[in-house]
Order: sequence, then structure tokens, then C-alpha cells
Amino acid sequence: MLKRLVIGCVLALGVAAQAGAAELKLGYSLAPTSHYGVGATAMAEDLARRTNGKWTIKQFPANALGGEREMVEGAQIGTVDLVVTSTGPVGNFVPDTLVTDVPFLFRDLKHAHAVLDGPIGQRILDEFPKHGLIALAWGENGFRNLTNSKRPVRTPEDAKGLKVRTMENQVHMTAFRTIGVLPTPMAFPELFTALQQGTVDGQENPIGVILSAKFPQVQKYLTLTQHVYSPALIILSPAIWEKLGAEEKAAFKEAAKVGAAAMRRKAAEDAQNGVEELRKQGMEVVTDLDRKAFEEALKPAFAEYAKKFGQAKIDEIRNYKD
Ligand code: EAX
Repeated sequence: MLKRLVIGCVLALGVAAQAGAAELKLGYSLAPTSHYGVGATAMAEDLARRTNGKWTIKQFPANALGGEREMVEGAQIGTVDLVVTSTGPVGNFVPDTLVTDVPFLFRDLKHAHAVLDGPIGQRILDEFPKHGLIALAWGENGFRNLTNSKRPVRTPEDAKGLKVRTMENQVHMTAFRTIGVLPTPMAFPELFTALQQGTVDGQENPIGVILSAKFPQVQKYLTLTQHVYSPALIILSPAIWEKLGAEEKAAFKEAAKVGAAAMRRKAAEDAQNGVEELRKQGMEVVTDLDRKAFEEALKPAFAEYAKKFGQAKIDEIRNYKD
């Protein structure tokens, strides 16, 4: 009954929206000042400009529309119009994104951008409509780093036995399990409390997220592991996409690209300047990770990924040259 009522309201709103200007609901998991917020604002301004004010965007930051998995579900059924999300839970909807979550796959930002903005990235974006979603552009979350409340981590041995929250992502969980960490998948909105109460010892995220989510309040140790590049996606509900003419579709894609570029700039800026700020906020930072030892310890995981994705697919990304 309630569901029908909600669907009825959504349909009514949709009809009203078609008549004139329309406000889109855009959700994300971080604060408005974060890279997601900066990206969303840049996209909103650009979209309004390109469509002469017809399409405006209202932002719902800080998990106001739920966790990332819930927001993507919302986009599928049309209760959420736009989502800026990490790829974390997206592989559960569009399995082709999962290969991007393999650790130590991208050398640096330049490599990641070249792959995602090139034919490989486009091929993945093209998969979304088959799963009831539209992906407008690749944005950025950034290289992820491990934090914990127990001890400085430099080697896989140091990490062993820690209980670490991971995203709801099988590829990440496999990696952590392989090095002897106890991976605990959990939606982002629950994470701060879980760290505070000691339900988990640690978590991993890009510098911008660690700052924005105020994790120094509940985590003492940061290691610059850079163990995996975390792309973001700007996702649109097919319920909106289907209403757009060809010109408007192009405008949405272009605006998303502008938003993604702003997101990347802010994420890179945070990665550059944020570590110092985290130190100021009391974190002890390990900068000399024994990366070789981690890559060695991850070998069984890499064998699993090769089985899952095919070594050729992984190598295609790893060896990609612009
Ligand atoms: O997208 O869940 C996570 O750790 C994500 O990196 C975070 O929500 C930003």
C-alpha cells in the first residue's frame, strides 16, 4: 500500500517535472566540502547552464539518502536520480566494474585516468544499461590507505589479525583475507560508530575521505599503503535518462564530465595536502610501506583474480598506454 503510494507520488512528480524545470536528487556519502561535493556542485552548475536552467540538482550529502548500495538501488528503481559513488558496492550490480577494484592495478593517477577515460573505461560504462543503470562518467575517490587504532603497519605481518572494515566488495575482501586481515564488509554510514566502539580496528580510504569523515577522532595510525585505486562513478537513474532527448543526453554526459574533472582535482589536492593535516589532527603516519612484501603476500589473491577476470583482462589494464 505504502509502496504503491510512494510509486504514485514519484510518478506524479515525474509528470510535473516534464512540464517545466526539474530538480534532480543527487546523493553521496561524504560532506559537501569533499571531492564528491565539489564534483556535484561543478556538475550542477554546468548542467543548469547547458540546459538553460531546465535541469537543476539538489544535493543530499553525508548519506542522507542511505549508503552507496542503497543509493544505487534507488537509482535503479527511480527513487534517487543521481548518485556519486565509489565502485565499492557497484560490482554487485554491474560485475564488469569489479576488475577496477584489483589492488596494485594502477601505477598512478595518470594511468588510472588514461584507462578509465579510454576504450576500456567506456566499455565498462556501456555495460550499465544492461543492469538498469546509466553511468554518465568516471569520477574519482582516490588511492586508498589503511588506518587502524592498534599499531603502526609497515609490513603484512603488522597487518595480520587486524579487523578491518572493507567495502561491500568481494575483490577487496579477497585481498585482505589473503594477507591475514579479518575483512568486515560494512556500509560506510555505519563505519564511524564501528571504529569508535571498536567493532573493527581499522578501515581504508583515500586521504580526502579520511579527512572528510573525521576518522582521526577514532583512528591513531595511518599507513600510506595506496593499495588500491578507488574510482568513483556518476550514476543516473534510467527513469530520468528515458525522458531525455538526444541533445539533453549529451548535456548530461558533458556536465558529468565537468563534475568528474572537478572531483579529480579536489581528490588530488586532498591527497597532496591532507596527510599533513591528518598529522596535525594527531595521526601517526607510516610512509615507508614494504610494498614488495605486500605484493608478495597478495600472490594467492592475484591468482584468484586471474581466474575470475582472466589474466589478459588484468594485463590489458596494467600495461595500458595512452
Ligand atoms: O565513496 O565506502 C567507502 O569506503 C567509500 O570509499 C566512501 O563511502 C566514499
